[in-house]
Amino acid sequence: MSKILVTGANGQLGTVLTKKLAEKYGEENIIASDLNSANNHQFEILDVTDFNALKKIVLKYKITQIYHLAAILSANGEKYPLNTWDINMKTFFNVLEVARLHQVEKVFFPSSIAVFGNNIERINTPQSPNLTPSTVYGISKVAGENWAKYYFDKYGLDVRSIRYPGVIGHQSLPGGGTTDYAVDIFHKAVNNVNFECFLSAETTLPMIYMDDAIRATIELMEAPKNNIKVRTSYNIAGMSFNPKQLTKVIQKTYSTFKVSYKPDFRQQIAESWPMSIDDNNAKQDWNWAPKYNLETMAEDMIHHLKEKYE
Ligand code: AKB
Repeated sequence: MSKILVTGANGQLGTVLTKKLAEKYGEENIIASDLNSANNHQFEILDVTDFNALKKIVLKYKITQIYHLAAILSANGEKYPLNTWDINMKTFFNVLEVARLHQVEKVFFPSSIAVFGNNIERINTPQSPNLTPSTVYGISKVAGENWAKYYFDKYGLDVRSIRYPGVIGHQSLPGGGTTDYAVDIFHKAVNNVNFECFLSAETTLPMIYMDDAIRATIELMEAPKNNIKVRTSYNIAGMSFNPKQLTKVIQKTYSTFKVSYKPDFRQQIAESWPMSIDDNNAKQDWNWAPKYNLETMAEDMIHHLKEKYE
């Protein structure tokens, strides 16, 4: 049986992924970790920049898989560029090295649509264009993807990766990203509070519903090794929309809900990212297919947030 360590387990994705992994593989086989505060699972406080602390936990639990989610996202990364580079790279190197030296079989590395930058086709962005990211976060993800491939080619370490679009979920809040508005807007709508959007009305970005993002992650990690042909990171698509389209869908339930627009520095980041994604490689190699579109995602979000706030 696999023993799985999740880093960044208290984050937006980590919260939901840890729960799903525990349901699937058994609570006793999952170790959640983060910088502080325990969650409901077996938990270790862990700063992944500390190689020895990571090694201690890997040895203590005889870890066989690491889902390395701890990272600083795009918008926060622009506020603290050098710190972001240090943290995002150091943590990943530590994970790769501990995995290589201590018989960890598989590593999951979350990449992002932030790897793309200006000079790409923004509609149906292909798997392998020139990667010239516009953010430190994006640069760290491109570097991470290449290191993942290096460790696979050189040491046979089975590192697998997805380029996540913006992730939308009711279970947890994002922090410090450019796509965060698409979660915040729902919380405001359900609480009858008007919303000020930091992106302009027409800014189209690729997004994915949390359930699809989690399913994609586990499907990729469970796919037969020979099927994994992309050893940097896979494009995956869920849906694409802009704030105006999302507002319209929310207004089907909350007709008086109002959104105003005040683009800030995140607008420029969003404009360097794709509007939609070509995910044919993921479809071919491990049968990726999203289940949620804009309408079904919004319906589910509103349903769950209404329950939460009642
Ligand atoms: C962000 O906005 O920084 C993240 C991402 C797309 O990687 N949600």
